[in-house]
Amino acid sequence: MVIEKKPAICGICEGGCAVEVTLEDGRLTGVAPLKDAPYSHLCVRGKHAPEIVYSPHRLKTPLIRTGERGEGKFREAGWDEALDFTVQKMTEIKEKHGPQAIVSHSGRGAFERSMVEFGNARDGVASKLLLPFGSPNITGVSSICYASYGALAPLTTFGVPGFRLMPDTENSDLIVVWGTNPVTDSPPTHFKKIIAAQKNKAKVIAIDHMRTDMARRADRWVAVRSGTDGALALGMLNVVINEKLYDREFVENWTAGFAELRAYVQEFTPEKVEQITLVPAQTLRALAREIATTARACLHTYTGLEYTNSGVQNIRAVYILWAITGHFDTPGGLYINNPARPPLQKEDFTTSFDVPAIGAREYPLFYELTGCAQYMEFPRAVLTETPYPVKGLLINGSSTLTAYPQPEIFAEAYRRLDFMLVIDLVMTRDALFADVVLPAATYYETNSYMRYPGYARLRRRVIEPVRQARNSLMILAELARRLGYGHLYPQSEEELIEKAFARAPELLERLKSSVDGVPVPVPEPTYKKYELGLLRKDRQPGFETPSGKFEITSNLMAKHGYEALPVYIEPEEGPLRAPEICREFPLVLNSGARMQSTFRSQHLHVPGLVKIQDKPLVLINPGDAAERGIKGGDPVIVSTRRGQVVFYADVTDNVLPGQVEVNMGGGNPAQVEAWRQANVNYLTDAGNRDYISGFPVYKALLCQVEKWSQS
Ligand SMILES: Nc1nc2c(c(=O)[nH]1)N[C@H]1C(S)=C(S)[C@@H](COP(=O)(O)OP(=O)(O)OC[C@H]3O[C@@H](n4cnc5c(=O)[nH]c(N)nc54)[C@H](O)[C@@H]3O)O[C@H]1N2
Ligand SMILES: Nc1nc2c(c(=O)[nH]1)N[C@H]1C(S)=C(S)[C@@H](COP(=O)(O)OP(=O)(O)OC[C@H]3O[C@@H](n4cnc5c(=O)[nH]c(N)nc54)[C@H](O)[C@@H]3O)O[C@H]1N2
Ligand code: SF4
Ligand SMILES: [Mo]
Repeated sequence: MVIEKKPAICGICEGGCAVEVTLEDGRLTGVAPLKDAPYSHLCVRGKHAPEIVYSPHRLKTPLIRTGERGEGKFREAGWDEALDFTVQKMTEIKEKHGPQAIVSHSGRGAFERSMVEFGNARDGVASKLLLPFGSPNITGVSSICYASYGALAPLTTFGVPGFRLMPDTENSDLIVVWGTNPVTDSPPTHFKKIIAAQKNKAKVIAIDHMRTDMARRADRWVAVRSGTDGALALGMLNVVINEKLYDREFVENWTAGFAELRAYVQEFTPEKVEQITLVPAQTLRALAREIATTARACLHTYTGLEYTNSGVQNIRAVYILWAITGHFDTPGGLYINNPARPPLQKEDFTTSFDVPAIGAREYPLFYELTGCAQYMEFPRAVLTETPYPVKGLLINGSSTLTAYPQPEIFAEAYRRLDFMLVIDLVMTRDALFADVVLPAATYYETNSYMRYPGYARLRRRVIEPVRQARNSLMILAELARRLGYGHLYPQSEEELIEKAFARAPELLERLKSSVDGVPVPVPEPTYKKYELGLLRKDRQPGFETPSGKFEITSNLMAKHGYEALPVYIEPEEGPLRAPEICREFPLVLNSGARMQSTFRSQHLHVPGLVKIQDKPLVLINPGDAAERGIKGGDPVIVSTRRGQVVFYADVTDNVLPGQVEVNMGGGNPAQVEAWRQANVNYLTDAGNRDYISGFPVYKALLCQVEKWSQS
């Protein structure tokens, strides 16, 4: 047997960790962290790579449907036949109903660097394949993830997208982790920095509805009722403004709408906010004073605040708190990174369409700022032909029927389609509805590259593609070629790498001769860029907003008919607004806090990973469990007004009394039984949304938990 060990880039998620792989006769058998290399890390999923890569559940060949949609009957097909058939069906739909009748959806399996930079458009989150085809309907998980935090809230307030916001953790004295758990990041770069800063005397505060790993390690856990962070932020703004603890110079010179905010926050007294959020008034006051009086305070936040009725506005309130307390683009604060130069001409084709995308009318700000269709509107578009008929769907790297609320509504739409394509590693429930299913390769089977802050590296294929799998980007490139615009994609992995570094040929030469990658220079940080004219296109001081100011009252919000102030809305299905629902469903339901052993719906068919947590859990407080006669490990029924699903009780004071946290990811056919049966999104609500982003309220609903007896 030939045993070989070599450096590689982990091929399990887009995190790009530096690893050392072991190959036995060319077969991947082991993965270890690559010692002393930048971005060296190995999470538990990465460790189980051989099992993931060689899983018997990997799709073996292209498939063409023979049974009813959803039934799962397919025949094996060759690549040519499957691709020809796809192009033929797409062309037929275009001729009959127009190009807009096809929609594409990309998910968390489509975020590898080369896919983001060459396969996707719209800030890398949606496949560009349909744009030259003539359809505006490209979208993806930005319909339910990131866009509120990363586009809508920041762009309407200070004109910079979320991916440029960098908590300057290393230089911070107070690190507030609010609605994110950096422990589950891929890789956990922020987490490592936070722990290092904490050792260096920085204080860490976690604001979370759950005592997460991060909250446990923090100096303080501020437990909040989920969905109410907007009220918490406004309560802190009340303290900061009334006690005159804000940064006067910044407020006077650089903000718009401060007087309106001052008036609005008066109703959010700490005592009233305690009733809403469950955060004691004294804790709130102390926290507000601490943020305002600490010279260097940074903020980590992400999806935890997105999924409530006023998610976008709540996040705006948090950003405003950070800015007016003097922590915006400052050392140790919330720093704005300089934009990376795109590797390739982005708009290399026209993108004007006869009709707007689906969801554009319902969520105009979302459409304006993301350029994507809002996929929450997809079922209605198909089922009622509103605003026009939709007949085709292309899914790349996504498991929509486990990800979106009330999956049966989406499944019903899928049954009505004339054509559906799924590109994935395994048979998902979505794929059961598809006409054509194409087997994708993992990143261990492809050549690509990684860009990290200050560092770049080539991804060199570690093993040959398993069975007939192909690089997902090359599948899209081939479809584009057959549709007549192959020149818009690199047509081989070699061409891809040449194109990726076309603006830096000398860097590419160095990358080619290096095993572990090479450093790339990072610009010196420049603080308070708004003073220096570095944030606006016209190079004038100020912000890239209509007023040129940091807009506490947002012109873009007002333009689309929304409140200009960050107005808080109590969760529609919450104990304060829906006491009648609360009688039957008395517990606040939160879902989807990330777990280490799975990535959303992925890997729940991999024995070594399932062993770590073999059952989908509902975390419930000991008092609530005792009241219901529930013990740890008991199967329980979690019910909402939408449905009932069996989970297993984890009785723990890591959640507050009256609140539960339910695991997501279950509901795909390849998964082990307990997970397959437990799709949390049967409990969530497709109609209950943030009115601005269209995001579903995954994290602030009402439920009941009862002991389940199988008899
Ligand atoms: N291992 C692993 N890593 C992942 C993923 C995965 O599934 N597994 N998913 C990936 C994806 S798709 C994404 S978008 C990112 C997300 O990255 P994060 O946003 O960091 O996701 P979580 O780790 O769930 O952290 C969200 C935190 O918000 C808390 N929270 C929930 N509701 C509220 C609330 O109302 N208020 C407050 N203050 N806190 C709340 C949750 O308890 C949780 O601790 O992670 C990515 N990384
Ligand atoms: N209740 C509830 N629901 C949620 C959330 C929540 O917090 N609560 N979180 C939401 C969030 S933040 C998100 S982002 C969505 C995520 O929704 P999805 O992106 O749909 O989630 P995944 O389950 O990760 O699906 C990714 C799919 O890509 C496949 N895949 C992996 N690698 C590749 C590849 O190289 N090529 C191809 N073609 N496929 C590949 C995987 O097998 C998997 O089927 O879910 C959302 N759903
Ligand atoms: S975070 Fe992603 S890239 Fe890093 S080791 Fe884990 S699976 Fe691999
Ligand atoms: Mo996400």
